[in-house]
Amino acid sequence: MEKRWWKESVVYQIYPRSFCDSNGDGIGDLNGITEKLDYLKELGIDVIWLSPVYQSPNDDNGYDISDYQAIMKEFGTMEDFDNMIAAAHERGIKILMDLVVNHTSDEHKWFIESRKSTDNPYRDYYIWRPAKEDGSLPNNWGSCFSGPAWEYDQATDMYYLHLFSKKQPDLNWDNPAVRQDVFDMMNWWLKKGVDGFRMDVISLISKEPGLPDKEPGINGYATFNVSANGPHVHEYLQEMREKVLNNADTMTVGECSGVTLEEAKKYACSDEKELNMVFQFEHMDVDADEKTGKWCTRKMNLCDLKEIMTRWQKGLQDVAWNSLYLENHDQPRSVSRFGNDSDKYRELSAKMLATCLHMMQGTPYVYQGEELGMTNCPFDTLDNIRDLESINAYHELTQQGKISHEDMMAAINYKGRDNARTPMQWSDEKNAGFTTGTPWIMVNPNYTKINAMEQLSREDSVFRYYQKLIRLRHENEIIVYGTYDLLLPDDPDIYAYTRSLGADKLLVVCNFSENTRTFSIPDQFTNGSIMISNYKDPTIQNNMSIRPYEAFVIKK
Ligand code: TEU
Ligand code: CA
Repeated sequence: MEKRWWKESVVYQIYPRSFCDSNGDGIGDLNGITEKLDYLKELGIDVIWLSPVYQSPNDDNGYDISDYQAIMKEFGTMEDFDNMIAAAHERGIKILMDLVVNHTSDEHKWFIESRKSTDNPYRDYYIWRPAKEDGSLPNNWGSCFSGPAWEYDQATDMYYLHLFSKKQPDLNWDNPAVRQDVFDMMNWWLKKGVDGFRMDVISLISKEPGLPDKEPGINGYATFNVSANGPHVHEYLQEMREKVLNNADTMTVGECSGVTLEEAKKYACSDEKELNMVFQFEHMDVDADEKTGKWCTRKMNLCDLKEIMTRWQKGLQDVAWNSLYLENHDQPRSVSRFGNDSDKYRELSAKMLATCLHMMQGTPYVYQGEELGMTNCPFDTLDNIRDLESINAYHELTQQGKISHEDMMAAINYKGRDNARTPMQWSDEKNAGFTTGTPWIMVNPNYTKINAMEQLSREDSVFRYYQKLIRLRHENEIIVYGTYDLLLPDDPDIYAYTRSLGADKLLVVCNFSENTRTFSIPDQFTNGSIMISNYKDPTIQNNMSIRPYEAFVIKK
């Protein structure tokens, strides 16, 4: 397998709005990030993925961009950006920009022009369609954020497509001028010194010709990702590779809603003609409900998770490259979802989840606060929710009688995206040390117990455990490049697997439950040594008793 720096790196995702506020306006900003680079250096990460910092009216917190070459005023200036990137590079930390080019904001100058008339030079930058003959919408596609994916525009008596909010019109990638403008913009950022891109819903850029109706989902519309992996997506990414990505030593990860293993082999193929890796979503759907989709409080079945992760580990081995994640800004906190966030088990289970993920093959991503074992937040009422996805889904599904108020609030508290977006918990000072002002979203009340300052002062903290996992990956090639093999596929509590590279071997054992279980250590590991563990000094023996949420790694 070819060695690459981006295979050996650990990435840290920053959601700037919620990371650190340097000027007391309640909103995180670029200077706040610069202030915390030493913290990230101490954690040991190699790369930062910066969620969008471009100019935006913030309908979807920066994922609706009105100018790709300007910084969002609330986050600072272009000078602040240049300072931040220079300070990161001084510390050997690379920066990935979030590239959101499936759509723009409706306040982007391209769209302002496009909607003016059918013969405007920017008309074909977006996807316009008239109503069907019977006056109904152009097709039955739905928006990811509720309702139809079409918005009527009076000026030209037509509809435009928006797979996300109506303030996020989809670009028409079949238009070569759109592609060229996007590529020019990307080259401009590369010239500024950014090290690569995380590409927002890049699997959706090529729409199926004819935009046919699809199978409707729970709210009556076809889900936003029905048209994923369209006919020209690989062609467009290969063009991007030639015209942009090969101009520097870049790292790229495509957020690929609706990606299958077979498609991922093309996007992230080792021939490096498209992207380096993709974010797949199968393990994020592991606890979804057949009827209500993500909006439920169901717990996953561990065997399902093992099946999914193993299929991706084995499936991409030698032909492509995996990304590894349990959290991002769109997902609830992993310790509340897949672990146990009670006082008794929160730290143990957060470390267990980290062990399970960080010992796999692929590039690991840590989402801000995950390294502290930050938990979901008790929002309780809709007033505390800021995310348009949760708010819209609440109104749509309760009004349609598809789900009760109580069940929907429970689902939002459990799965809503705002769980990841509460301020980073730096200390036990007011507002968790995030801001001296009024935070734009509530602070999780548990910051007095769970915060970075406390964890930095304690050797057995979740932070210190992450630090060790990252260091081990940097020091042991087997963790990066070793082959993965699953043990005990049908065990409901234990996730165990091996990694092998040449004569070296690792055994990873993780208990996802509160049950104490007996596990028989394969012979070749009984004389091995413990590389890392979340309980103090487990004794390796043939029939080992595995305690609640216990995790350890044995090196042969
Ligand atoms: O997300 C798109 C996506 O496919 C999902 O993660 C989706 O947001 C999620 O399932 C809803 O719960 C990307 C960004 O990560 C997200 O923050 C943006 O809102 C969205 O694109 C639009 O740009
Ligand atoms: Ca600020």
